[in-house]
Amino acid sequence: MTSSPAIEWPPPSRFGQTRRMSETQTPASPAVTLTIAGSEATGGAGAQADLKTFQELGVYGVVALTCIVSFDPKNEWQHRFVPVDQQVIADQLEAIQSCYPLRTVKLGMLGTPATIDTVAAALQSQEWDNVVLDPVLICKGQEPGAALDTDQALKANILPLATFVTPNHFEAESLSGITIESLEDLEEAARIIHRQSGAVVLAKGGVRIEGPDAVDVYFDGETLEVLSSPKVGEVAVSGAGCTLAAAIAAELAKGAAPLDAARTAKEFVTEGIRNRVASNAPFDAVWQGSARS
Ligand code: PXL
Repeated sequence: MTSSPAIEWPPPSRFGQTRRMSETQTPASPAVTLTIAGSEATGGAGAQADLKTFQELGVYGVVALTCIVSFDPKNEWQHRFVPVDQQVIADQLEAIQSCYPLRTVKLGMLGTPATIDTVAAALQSQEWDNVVLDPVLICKGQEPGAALDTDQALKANILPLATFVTPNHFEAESLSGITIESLEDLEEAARIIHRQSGAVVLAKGGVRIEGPDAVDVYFDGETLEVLSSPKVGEVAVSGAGCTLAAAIAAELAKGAAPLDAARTAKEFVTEGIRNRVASNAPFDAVWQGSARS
């Protein structure tokens, strides 16, 4: 009996040598940027928002799906959440990580402690320049209670791997353990989260801090900067957080410094909110394409 030959991976090129990215990439090749995120079927948030953002900002987007969210219009647009099977998540990551020399990953909704373990293992299997964590605990309209076990697992297993983290108001309270009512509170939360994680922090006040401006606090351990733009209405828009973190990841993948990446991302998302896509759900969606025109 003959045994079948071992499969060579990556496959050999036509010229008989193992193909390496450095031989096939041209200087104009876009940086390949991975998002590990959930699908949000209406396209406002999640992997869909990430990929649109990557495309607009000139990086090559790839996605490993962690879950599928379908809002329920018959039940006040509540989230119907289905996690992807753990082996399927691991398989997607294996395919992607074997295919490309990745340096930048954005993490969106992971959704369950089991998924957090699977993703943490994949992250630890290689080195990264940029691990941008949008610590999604709940989505608009969801009950905070459901998120507690995911919150614990995220703090323990993913936050230490992040190089850049973008908590919103709720997530910043949850990660820092303090109540955030003012800009000063948001600054304190950013400092605490940096101390916990070592990551660059962009803590988002969004529409939750009173005043005419949507304020976010950037803190990298040395520089503290308040990024501020006029609020566009008082109602939060679906996908703003995903788009912001994806834009930061895209800019970092292209070589931007963290503060510049945060500034560009804030402008990009503000423009997308200004030109939002109206929907029948209680929240509109960011239009990533609006920065083009
Ligand atoms: O906006 C947060 C978010 C992220 N990812 C997915 C979502 C949501 C909110 O709906 O469904 C998949």
